[in-house]
Amino acid sequence: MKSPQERSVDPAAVEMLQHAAAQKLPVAWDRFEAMQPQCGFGILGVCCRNCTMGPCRIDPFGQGASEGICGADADIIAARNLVRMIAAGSSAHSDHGRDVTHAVLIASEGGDYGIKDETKLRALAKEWGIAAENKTARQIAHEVANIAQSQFGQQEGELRFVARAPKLTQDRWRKAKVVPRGIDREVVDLLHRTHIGGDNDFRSLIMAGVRTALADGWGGSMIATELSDIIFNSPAWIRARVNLGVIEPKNVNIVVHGHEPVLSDMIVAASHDKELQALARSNGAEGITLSGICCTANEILMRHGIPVAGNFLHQELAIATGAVDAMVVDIQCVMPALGKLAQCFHTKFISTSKKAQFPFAQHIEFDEGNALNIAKQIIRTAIENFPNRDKSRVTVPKITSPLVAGFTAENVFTALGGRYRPSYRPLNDAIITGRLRGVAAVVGCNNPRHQQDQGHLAMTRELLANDVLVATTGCTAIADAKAGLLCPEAAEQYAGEGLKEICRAVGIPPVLHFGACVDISRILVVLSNMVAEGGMGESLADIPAAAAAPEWMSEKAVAIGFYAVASGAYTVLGGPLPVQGAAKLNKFLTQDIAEIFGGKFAFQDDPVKAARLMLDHIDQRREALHLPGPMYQVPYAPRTAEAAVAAAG
Ligand code: SF4
Ligand code: MSK
Repeated sequence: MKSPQERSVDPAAVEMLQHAAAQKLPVAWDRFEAMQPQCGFGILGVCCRNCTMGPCRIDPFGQGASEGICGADADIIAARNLVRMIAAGSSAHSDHGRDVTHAVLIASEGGDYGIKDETKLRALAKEWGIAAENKTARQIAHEVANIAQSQFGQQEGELRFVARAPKLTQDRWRKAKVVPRGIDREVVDLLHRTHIGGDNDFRSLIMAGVRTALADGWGGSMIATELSDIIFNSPAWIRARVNLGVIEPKNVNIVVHGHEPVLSDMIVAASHDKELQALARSNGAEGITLSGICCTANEILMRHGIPVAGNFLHQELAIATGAVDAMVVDIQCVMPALGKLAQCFHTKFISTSKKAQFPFAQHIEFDEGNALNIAKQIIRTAIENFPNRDKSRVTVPKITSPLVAGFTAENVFTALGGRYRPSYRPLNDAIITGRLRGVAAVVGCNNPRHQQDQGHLAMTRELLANDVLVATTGCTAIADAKAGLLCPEAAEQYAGEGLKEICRAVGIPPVLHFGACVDISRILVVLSNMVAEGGMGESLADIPAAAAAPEWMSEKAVAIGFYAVASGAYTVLGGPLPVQGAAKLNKFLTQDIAEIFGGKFAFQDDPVKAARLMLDHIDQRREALHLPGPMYQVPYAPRTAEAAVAAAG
């Protein structure tokens, strides 16, 4: 059994893991160890149970079966399994977008949600060709929401946000016939292909997977981000705190967990209610503390500065503090283990989504049409539970870190140009001159397969030291925040000279928090704006940039990886996709696909080696653009394209 220190690099997690072990409370790390050894066929991607002639499994060593009963070989089986992951991941992000769209429709009719960012609403209306003159914000919101809804069921044509990509990137997609027609359309098409006797060419399956993934990144996720900004407001740079120490033992603690801001934003609003504050005091608490886990945390952090209790592997540790009066969950990344764990304490485990119920949960179903009342009911439930808390069982690590979050495509690099000269020019110039070597997106989950947060932190620090500006979202952003990387001061400690100069001049951290998983769409827009600004080539693939997910685990991460690669990104995953038992498919994803989209996958468990692969790629892109090497000396020397290719084997 691994020690708490081997399980996580986060001192708050280590403290709580020791506490959980002492109390004999099993957590995900214990269940992971109990699961060993895990099925090798599953890990390699060569097990199929798509019909009841099977299950079938292919012997990767060539001694047993080389085909399933229907004749499917390892490449077909692994490709089918993989694209089913894309379908599920894209569905999750996109259904989130659908719910936000529904909330905008309700806001347009005068419900509890308002139109908080009219400027963004009008900009989107203009982009979509909606005549907005002499119309109220609500009227425009109604039309915008109707068009957004139509994107889900559209049968032919192209999703509207595809037009945001650079023309050359769009041309590549059209040539490969992967421009998404409609969001739901692509998911159904993809699942159809994986039925027995459907599409049995691994390349064709992967291309359909790419089209579905693009429907996520440039469709459902982008709709979720854009429309959330319109009704919940666009994030602005904001200071807050992170880690389990934000749980305040003297207060009623409500932890929101999951993904969709339609509920959590309303809980933030309801938590300010004077009557509820008074009710908390009359129940013996000093106040109400709201905090978040996972991407729901990121949503309300970015817009309201609500503190973050932790990332994916913190969800059980938060309950184990004994100080959580209610954990309120919606959907995605919520462990079913929470219900049983909550029963060991007084904690109310409250599920709210029509789509997600859990063992041992109290279900208070959320309804966007009655949002504020339900949010108040949830908070009241938590307050009334406060007197049931056993104070002798409360253990909250006194550990928090400060952070700055709230970066968007609209507010981040325009600031580099100054308040009166908003432009991406200074960012592009910084890369062109070599002050910045490039940019990287480091995103993704926690996974007990890895020491918690270590992959995120080691990779990010290596990139920073080499003058790479890092954009982050999701659980990586929370990992970075816990380690202090989201503070401007972090540049002094971790950044190379060039990056340090920029952070000092503008006052930004060296790692920019762009929000939740769906907000990776913001990074796509940033990169598109960089190409439009000039000097970065003609397509997204030309930019000296790379992407990574060092501790990924979810199907959403697979969808993200595919839309990143198809958008031209060199994408390094910590832990391979389950394709290692399928040699041709593996080669296609790590080599051949680059000829079609400019981007490809690489798999590397060691986060520093992975960062160096990203640096090699960034240097190759600099060379292709005829840019000079880094302006200052960097720890990992730039290589020629030839040397980098040789190093990558
Ligand atoms: Fe086996 Fe083919 Fe059925 Fe899969 S689809 S379980 S490989 S027979
Ligand atoms: S929450 S998908 S564990 S990043 Fe978006 Fe974190 Fe991964 Fe869920």
